[in-house]
Amino acid sequence: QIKKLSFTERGKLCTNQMTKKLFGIMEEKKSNLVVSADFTQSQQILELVDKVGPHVCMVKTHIDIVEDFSQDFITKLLQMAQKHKFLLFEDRKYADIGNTVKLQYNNGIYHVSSWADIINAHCISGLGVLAALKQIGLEKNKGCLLVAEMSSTGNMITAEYTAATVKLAEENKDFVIGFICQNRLSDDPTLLHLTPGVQLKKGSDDLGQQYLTPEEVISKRGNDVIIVGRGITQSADVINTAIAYKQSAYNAYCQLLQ
Ligand code: S5P
Repeated sequence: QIKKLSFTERGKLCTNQMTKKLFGIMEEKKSNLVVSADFTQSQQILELVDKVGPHVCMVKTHIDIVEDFSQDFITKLLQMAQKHKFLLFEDRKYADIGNTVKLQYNNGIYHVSSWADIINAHCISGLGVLAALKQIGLEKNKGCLLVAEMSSTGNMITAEYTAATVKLAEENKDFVIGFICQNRLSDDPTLLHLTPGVQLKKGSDDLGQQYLTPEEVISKRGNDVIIVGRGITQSADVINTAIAYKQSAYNAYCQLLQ
């Protein structure tokens, strides 16, 4: 049986300010739900986050799928984040050599480092990717999640790769706040386990995505946070569906409390 400390107790143990902040939001809103706002029009994203904002601890974006990107959109997104008290996670999965990811994180038209609280990275290219993101993110008090496992069928991540990623996270807790994963990978209560590939019913899509339920992900597998995209965004009743996911993930976590 997996045992967990409460979000508040875990927050107290954190020296990383971003993790502390996130645990604070999770406790206050009783939410370990992240919504993935995978729409291509900025208005759709803003409407979605205004509805689900009260129920999520974080909103995840793929900023490079937005067709009408503008600085004004970012301003409005940041206003929403403040209004509803959630963090912004840009799911860019940086994976190139250090110098390139540094430019991708800081420059281009998106200037991700100026607005995203949290980003993520694949450490496939070695230590440089993390060193580079840290050079920019650390002084801005940003956080980074490492992709240690994936939800998609046939993904090429091996157990050795996952173990090496966990080691990197544990050694870089000034910047790394946890993992994108399918299973609980570290006993360290200050590292977060965020799991995508979640719907209320187990299943799959037609392009290799695989879904587990919130209960399976949180209480059986011992992860901390669920990331839900289409399960919420394609629902006819976005608000009540978000509430259903929130309650299901939160109740599952509460069952594990020591
Ligand atoms: O292993 C992963 C990692 C991520 S971040 N599998 C994923 O599906 N994701 C992301 O989570 C993916 O890019 C998408 O934005 C979201 C899942 O969306 P859904 O619509 O399938 O819930």
